[in-house]
Amino acid sequence: MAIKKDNPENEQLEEVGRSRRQLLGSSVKLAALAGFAGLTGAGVMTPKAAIAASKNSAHVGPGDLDEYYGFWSSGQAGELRILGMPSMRELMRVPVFNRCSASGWGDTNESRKILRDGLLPETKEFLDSGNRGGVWLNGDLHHPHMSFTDGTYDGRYLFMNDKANTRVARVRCDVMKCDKIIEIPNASDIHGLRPQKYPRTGYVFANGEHRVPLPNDGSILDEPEKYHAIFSAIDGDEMEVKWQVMVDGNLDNCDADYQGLYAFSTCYNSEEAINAGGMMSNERDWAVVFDIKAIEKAVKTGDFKRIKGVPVIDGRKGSKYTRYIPVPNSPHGCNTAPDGKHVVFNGKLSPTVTVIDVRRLPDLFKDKIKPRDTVVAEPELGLGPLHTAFDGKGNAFTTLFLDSQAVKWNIQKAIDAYNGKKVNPILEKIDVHYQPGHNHTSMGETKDADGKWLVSLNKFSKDRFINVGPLKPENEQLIDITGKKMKVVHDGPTYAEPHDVIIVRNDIVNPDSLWTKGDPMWAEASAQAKKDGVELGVDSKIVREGKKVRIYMWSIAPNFSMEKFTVKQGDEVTVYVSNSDAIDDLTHGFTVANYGVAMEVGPQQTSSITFTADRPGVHWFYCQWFCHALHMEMRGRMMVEPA
Ligand code: K7E
Ligand code: CUA
Repeated sequence: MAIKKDNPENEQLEEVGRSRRQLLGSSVKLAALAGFAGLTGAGVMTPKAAIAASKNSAHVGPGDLDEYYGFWSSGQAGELRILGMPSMRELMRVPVFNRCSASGWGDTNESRKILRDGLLPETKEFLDSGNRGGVWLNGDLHHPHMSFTDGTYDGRYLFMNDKANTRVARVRCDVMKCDKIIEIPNASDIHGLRPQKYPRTGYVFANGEHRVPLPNDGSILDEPEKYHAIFSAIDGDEMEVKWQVMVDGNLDNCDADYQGLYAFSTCYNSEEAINAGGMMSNERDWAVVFDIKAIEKAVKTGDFKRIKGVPVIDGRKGSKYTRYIPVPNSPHGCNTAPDGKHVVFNGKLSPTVTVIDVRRLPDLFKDKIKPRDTVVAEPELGLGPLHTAFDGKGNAFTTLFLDSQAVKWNIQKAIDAYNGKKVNPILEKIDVHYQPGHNHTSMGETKDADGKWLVSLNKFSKDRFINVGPLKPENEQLIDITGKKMKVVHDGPTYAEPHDVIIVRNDIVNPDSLWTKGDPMWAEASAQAKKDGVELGVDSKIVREGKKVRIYMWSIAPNFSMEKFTVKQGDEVTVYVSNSDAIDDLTHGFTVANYGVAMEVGPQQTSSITFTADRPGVHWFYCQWFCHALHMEMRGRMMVEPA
């Protein structure tokens, strides 16, 4: 990082930063040598302590490790991305709602089961009747969030929404692979998504953004007054919808409190209109507050209608389960502050953000106060406030889409100003490039917000990079927020279209380097192998059952256990490949030439894929992950006898 010499404060910080960074580097290495992150000797700081002590530098040298994981959404690209922070190096892509040529996600039996099992029966029917091959080919992933315990990340799971096909997915953090996807009934187009923060996740809250008829079977069409928006609470352990709430208006973004009592959603369409003009017409829309305990009670006592197997509670205006807080025109982002008390609704078409105090909500639900009485501040920040992040020190950072700026403001000062004091809550504004949507701070949506880094996810990069044609990358800018002044230290181009990111301390995330034999990801393969008398990874076998053929092989670099196998034209062939290498970073693959068959097989993993052998001839199968000096030689023949 180039340090501006005109700022003596920065120079000093950089000196300290260097030595601290070295210390951090050695503690990470020692921990790795000990093979146990917690086993650090006397005088060696734990990663958490080292991060807390270090000063900010975005420079992470070759071979040095990042202090944070950035979990990035990818919007309409449908995958989850993992970046190292603060280096902004892209480390991994995790296919979720997309298809992936490298890993075979969407084609392997294991991934297709995950993509298919959680769909509604009518969706399966639809996908089987069309040309989409039984699973969705696209998704629109906006909001990745980690599971919480006691108000902070716990490293178990990541949850994320698919706006395009109304789904919620979960990624296991031990292997960084998606293990569950469910379609949300009754709702349409899941947008806002947040896990419960306290006592633990628990629920994953998901907003159905668009209003649709219920049931949406064609019996109601152009009668918008009969459409509904649905808020869902999903059990994150079971990945099952526990209950839903029907609301007035629509549902954009959401968040949960730090007490486990309330959840919040913004509504930009209180008008219940079906075009932009209509949706903008009211001066005020609202944020809706859900009383979780009261709703749970309603589920217990039966105050709901069961629709498609889910208890649906009526939370429309006048209901005891919800309250509607008027907020200026078309609010968007919804962000709970790490102080556990304040929630910020971002104005979007209004230059303001609205701050409520959760401690006033019990009185609101008892009707002792009016909805607007929960508002404790409403600072005017600039044009197009979309999302707000926090530093854990009482300050907030809001993106201004139209102004192309990040604005830093102080929550207490905003409250004081609202109470009539002559103070300006705005501390600083800086330009970002250009048109920011989401932003996020390190650990910023947890009680452990550490105030080190802010990322601004800018929708347009325009002139910031060499031209790559009409479609430009986006620009995620890294901003150092430790000093008195915010400082943009890095431009990070990204492909379509990350909406959101979370920044998680690296000691919280501890993925495995090898798969565990018998992992539930390939439970079906394990069960079939058992029936066929095969020990996966040890035995090679061809099992024929009528027209069904099962090929079991293992791989150890640079060999597959089978040099060839023969099937008949028209056979339904399933190939199971178990990677018997137990070495860090030794992934194999299995591709069958001219059959559209390819999959990743990680160390100790079993993957399987099923296809019809309808092309006679010799087809080489090969390993497509460069695994060995003899990687090119890691191949064999599939021979298909003509019928
Ligand atoms: Cu979180 Cu883009 Cu879906 Cu705002 S949304 S920007
Ligand atoms: Cu195994 Cu390349």
